[in-house]
Amino acid sequence: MPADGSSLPPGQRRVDGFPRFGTHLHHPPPETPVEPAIEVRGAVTEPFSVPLGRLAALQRREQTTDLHCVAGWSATRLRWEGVPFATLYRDVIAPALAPNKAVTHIGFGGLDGYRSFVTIEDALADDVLIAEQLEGRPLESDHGAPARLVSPSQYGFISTKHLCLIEVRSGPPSKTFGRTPLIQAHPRARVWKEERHPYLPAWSLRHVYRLLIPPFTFLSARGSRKDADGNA
Ligand SMILES: Nc1nc2c(c(=O)[nH]1)N[C@H]1C(S)=C(S)[C@@H](COP(=O)(O)O)O[C@H]1N2
Ligand SMILES: [Mo]
Repeated sequence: MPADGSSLPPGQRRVDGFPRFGTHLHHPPPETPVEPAIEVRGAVTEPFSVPLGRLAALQRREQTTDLHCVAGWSATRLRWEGVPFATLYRDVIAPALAPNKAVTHIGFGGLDGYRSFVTIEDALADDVLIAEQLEGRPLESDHGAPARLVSPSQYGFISTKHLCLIEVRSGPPSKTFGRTPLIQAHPRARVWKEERHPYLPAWSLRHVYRLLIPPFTFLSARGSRKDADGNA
């Protein structure tokens, strides 16, 4: 579906601007390392590290898409720039894959300890980007510096910020994101199918999740680096 502002996935409401939001709550974003890199581990012959600078040499893309949080808000028309995950996979990860192991899932880890998991099919979808730029500028710390995943067809919790780890998996994650029965990650999390939860129907959650938006937005803004850095 085009990010032309004409329609939103079921149960979503447009917000003005782009709030900082996440399970990090009031914690400030992690410091960007002096030499940022993404570690690749799992079903590879040997773990290795991809310096972020290397992304500049790969085939890059700009894409304008919406971000839909599972709680029910959508930030629209965000202009990202980076490297398609499929390109990174093809050029950098695939040559290092361990023989005789089928890749089924990819895990994405952030510098703040955050994790998300997707099937390999969803990871290789056309619109999945590793972005270091937003609106023509380097990513701000609030939105995932130095690089983040952007998977616009899936709920925002898939799009791990502060990306520092890619885990190539030959099986599903043992434990999915979310600690309470009410908030659990759907394994596909596709926004147009309203896959908000692994087994509870979406309509039953819309209202409950929406109640979480104000406190999460408030707390996330409190942890924001914008004020401290003066770079808003
Ligand atoms: N590292 C990290 N990535 C994260 C989160 C987080 O708490 N930590 N929250 C996720 C959720 S639930 C959403 S909706 C989006 C929000 O992205 P934003 O803060 O840039 O708006 O980031 C996702 N990625
Ligand atoms: Mo979210």
